[in-house]
Amino acid sequence: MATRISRRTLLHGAVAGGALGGVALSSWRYPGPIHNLYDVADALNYGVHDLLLSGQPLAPEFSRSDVVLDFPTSGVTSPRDERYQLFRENGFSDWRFNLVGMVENPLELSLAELRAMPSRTQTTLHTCDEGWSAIGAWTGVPLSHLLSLAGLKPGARFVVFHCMDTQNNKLPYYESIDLFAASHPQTILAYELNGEALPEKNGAPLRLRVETQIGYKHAKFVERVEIVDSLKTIGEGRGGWWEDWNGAIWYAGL
Ligand SMILES: Nc1nc2c(c(=O)[nH]1)N[C@H]1C(S)=C(S)[C@@H](COP(=O)(O)O)O[C@H]1N2
Ligand SMILES: [Mo]
Repeated sequence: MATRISRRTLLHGAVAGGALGGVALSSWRYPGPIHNLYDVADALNYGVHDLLLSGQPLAPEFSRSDVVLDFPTSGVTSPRDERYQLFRENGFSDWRFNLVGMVENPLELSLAELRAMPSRTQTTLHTCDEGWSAIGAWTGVPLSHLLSLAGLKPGARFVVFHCMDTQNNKLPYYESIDLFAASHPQTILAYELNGEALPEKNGAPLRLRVETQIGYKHAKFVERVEIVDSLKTIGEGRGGWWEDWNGAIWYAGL
């Protein structure tokens, strides 16, 4: 005997099916690799967030009076690398920021040139997966501005941040985000914290703020940004120092 299916059930089914299809499609863009169930869950999570965030909502912004004056730190706070120390001694006047990889016009910019570009200030909550959070006011150049100056080549998919601090496993810190997160209006390369030059402990002279994602994505001491079509050739291929060496998941959306 045929079961009667109401129009309503059919409609619900279609909506749920459509959403699942969307998640599957978005998850398919996940850079992988997928080795175990944990990775599958990460990919699905990414898909769900990608769909939900497609309107690019902003992370909450707080009032300037909410900032913590001595912003806490995680990871490296004073790079021991000789190159870094030389740059710092000269107030970063010899330091240059480079945007390279799959771009039409690679950029090489001094700190003064970055400071002269359009800027954004945002008072946001930083959340570290090690169990603390703090509010700070960050000022910097929107990453989208730099990307549009450089012009992306067809096939560009990820933005990799190469840092100047060597970690305890002798590798410099690196992290990556996709172009979706990179073009978010609150994704900036910050050179100021609470209205002052970015302190060394928080990543001087330049650090990433990607307000839709958790702490370890916010690369400090950034020197070079590389646009790639795949994360396979970066480090061990999982997209970041935490992902490659500490089992962190690549998609770190809040
Ligand atoms: N280059 C570099 N970037 C880094 C780290 C680091 O050790 N080196 N630590 C990460 C972690 S885990 C967090 S929570 C934030 C902390 O930034 P803060 O020290 O300014 O609080 O930086 C991230 N970016
Ligand atoms: Mo962190």
